[in-house]
Amino acid sequence: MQNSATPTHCPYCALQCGMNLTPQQDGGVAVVERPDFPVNRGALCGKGRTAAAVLAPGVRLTSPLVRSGGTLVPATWDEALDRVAKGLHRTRTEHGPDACGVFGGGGLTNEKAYGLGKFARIVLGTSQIDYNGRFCMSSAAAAGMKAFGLDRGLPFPLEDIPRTGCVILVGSNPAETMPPSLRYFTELRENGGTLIVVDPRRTRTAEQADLHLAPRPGTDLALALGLLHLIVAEGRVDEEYVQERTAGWEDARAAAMAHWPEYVERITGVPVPQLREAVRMFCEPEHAMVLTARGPEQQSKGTDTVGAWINLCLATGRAGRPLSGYGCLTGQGNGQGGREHGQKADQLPGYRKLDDPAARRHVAEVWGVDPDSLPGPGRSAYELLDALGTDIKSLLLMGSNPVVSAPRAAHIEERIKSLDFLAVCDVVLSETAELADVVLPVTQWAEETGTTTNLEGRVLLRRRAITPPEGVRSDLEIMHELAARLGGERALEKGFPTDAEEVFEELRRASAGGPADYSGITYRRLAEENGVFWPCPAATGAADDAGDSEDASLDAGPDDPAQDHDTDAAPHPGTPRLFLDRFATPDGRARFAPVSHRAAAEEPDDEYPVLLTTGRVVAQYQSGAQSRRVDELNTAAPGPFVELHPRLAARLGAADGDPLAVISRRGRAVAPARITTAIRPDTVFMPFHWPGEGRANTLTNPALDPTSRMPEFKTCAVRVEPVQQ
Ligand SMILES: Nc1nc2c(c(=O)[nH]1)N[C@H]1C(S)=C(S)[C@@H](COP(=O)(O)OP(=O)(O)OC[C@H]3O[C@@H](n4cnc5c(=O)[nH]c(N)nc54)[C@H](O)[C@@H]3O)O[C@H]1N2
Ligand SMILES: Nc1nc2c(c(=O)[nH]1)N[C@H]1C(S)=C(S)[C@@H](COP(=O)(O)OP(=O)(O)OC[C@H]3O[C@@H](n4cnc5c(=O)[nH]c(N)nc54)[C@H](O)[C@@H]3O)O[C@H]1N2
Ligand code: SF4
Ligand SMILES: [Mo]
Repeated sequence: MQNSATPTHCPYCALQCGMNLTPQQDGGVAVVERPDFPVNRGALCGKGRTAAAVLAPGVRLTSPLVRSGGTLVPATWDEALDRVAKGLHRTRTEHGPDACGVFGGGGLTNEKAYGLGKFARIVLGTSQIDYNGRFCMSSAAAAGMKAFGLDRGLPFPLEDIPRTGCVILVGSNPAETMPPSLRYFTELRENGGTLIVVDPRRTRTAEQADLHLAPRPGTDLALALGLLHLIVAEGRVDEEYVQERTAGWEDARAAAMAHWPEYVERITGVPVPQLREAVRMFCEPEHAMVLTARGPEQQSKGTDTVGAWINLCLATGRAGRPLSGYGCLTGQGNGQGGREHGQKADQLPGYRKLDDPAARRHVAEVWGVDPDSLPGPGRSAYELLDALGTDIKSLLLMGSNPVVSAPRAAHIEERIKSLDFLAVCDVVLSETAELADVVLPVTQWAEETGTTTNLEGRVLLRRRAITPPEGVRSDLEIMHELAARLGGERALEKGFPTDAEEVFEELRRASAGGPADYSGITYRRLAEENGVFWPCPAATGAADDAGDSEDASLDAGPDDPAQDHDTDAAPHPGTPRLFLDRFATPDGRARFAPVSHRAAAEEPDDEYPVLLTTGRVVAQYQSGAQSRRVDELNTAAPGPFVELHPRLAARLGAADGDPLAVISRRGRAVAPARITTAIRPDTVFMPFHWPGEGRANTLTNPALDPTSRMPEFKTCAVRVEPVQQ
């Protein structure tokens, strides 16, 4: 245990707020302010402030559990690991490698995400791996790739926001989902800039806005097209920029011209004068930004929708220029890094493509395997979960709680129950872990070292501050032990080290030359520089050095950062701002998306006349597995609710607090009414943080976006009924 404060980062969301951990008498830690970290300058939300509560024994798991006679009972690590190895081995022998599934999470560190992808492909030999990030920002990632040739959530640091002229925040509620980031928007307005919020609800964020547009859920694509129509009609296109830096304008323009403002008003419910006002506010200043989050992205047309919002930036010359651009506010703690290093179905480390022969050769060489032995792309998250118990017989789950968070969750719960074998690595007994054959309890953020990449693309070092309790092991140790059991010495020769820095050194080499190039980043730099933005290639002449660096780092423990690989060349400074000279496409031009409006997968009808949308509240995190175990957070947000407008409530004869049944084609959920004029009368909202009767995902529609395979969490048709008490 160290005596002084350890600087590190919050275990929860993608803002990755800096915090200091100070050791306490009882062996625990206290979370204290860390004002030197620039992103949050000491500010923390309630989740970050109380994060240490989940470290306590009694709250978290401290022994492996195995199923015996129908119940989970404590077991030794050897027993538990042997059971997992046996379960996976049997499936592989009887049904082939693709019958073993692996499901990861965007909360896992870069090292864990990298290790998990490698484990799936070279130890299990399966193509069937994906992760919960598919449910998160995958539509924005797909649209960013198409438009810019590269996907990094924000192409600029948050510190640029206060200096731009106008920000349109689309389906993003940072007042609840990233409270310390709100100050960037406050400062924007103090500096004379304006904030436009697009959200079917008047959220705490929308309350701060100069203009709030409240479209019907699922209609952001039409809204963006209508705005582009007006931009063209009012002669606000930056023709020179379009000419010099983009491609595909004519098709995008033609599509937008078919979306008349009055037609768009009919689809979205946003009045034409508000559309005009938004265009004026966005176009008048010299610089402007569009930022999206889950609202427009979690739709069965999320990729096209984000593409339409990017079109606004391209038509007005607001991308790849200082203080202007499009960005996606990534969600999970390592939402950015978690999508770069290979736990995604179609991906190899460094944001390489699994079906690209050159990428396969590069990574296979780092891994010491034959490129032809690497499986091809697998299924997306929902499709993978939907296949459990059919052709996928066993699942290894690390860092997700799909029983609560997957769409059409009752069905997914059944699929999980029908598995031959389920192993879950978690810090707590989540609702999914409760169904497992083996539960492996893991170390937590304050107990282990590792890196995350925040929503700005800033790679950060989380440091170990305390000794974990007896009985838990890190995810990296679990992969090491399973590799040894399933692949023997041969697998271990391919490297499944238990030390995070050793894994990072390998990740550097695997990512070298890829789009998300980390090869110039070392733990020592991260410790000294408050994070480094990727891409950060090794300094010229140092690439080989990174390649040879393994030996140097082998004996460097987490408290003994590896020596930098000194060369004569100056280290690459990292890349806080992308695309200023050119976009990452082959010809350097950004691509317009030729998109047109289309309906949601499920529109209201006589039987299901109301729209349901879902999202978050400030005091709970995701499936709630961690935050529902913190008293202070439960007091603030004790349970699910159905937010609805007084007009809809009156029609139902419901008073505030009355239990309401919300019924969709997937199932029925019950939660108390919360009546507010802050929501559209045709829409109800439920947060998704709770299991059981009030589980929002019992209702949601797993209709997938054709490109990103993102499910439509943000809109489905429901019927709402009072429940007789
Ligand atoms: N407190 C808290 N903070 C979190 C998390 C958490 O669970 N709890 N999770 C983290 C993660 S992983 C993520 S991804 C982020 C998510 O961060 P956000 O995207 O900010 O969160 P959401 O509440 O899912 O959705 C944002 C808003 O979209 C609106 N919305 C719903 N439907 C539509 C629509 O059709 N169009 C538009 N324009 N808006 C719509 C909702 O009303 C909501 O206010 O938060 C991160 N931070
Ligand atoms: N209806 C609806 N559903 C949604 C959304 C929505 O807006 N509406 N949002 C979607 C989005 S954006 C997301 S990101 C998903 C998130 O949903 P989930 O994937 O369920 O996310 P978490 O609840 O964070 O689950 C993480 C699990 O991993 C555990 N864990 C934390 N850290 C570690 C670690 O280091 N190692 C291991 N092994 N385990 C760890 C936690 O205790 C927890 O049980 O939900 C999606 N579901
Ligand atoms: S905003 Fe996110 S990173 Fe910051 S303290 Fe809250 S949960 Fe943690
Ligand atoms: Mo997310």
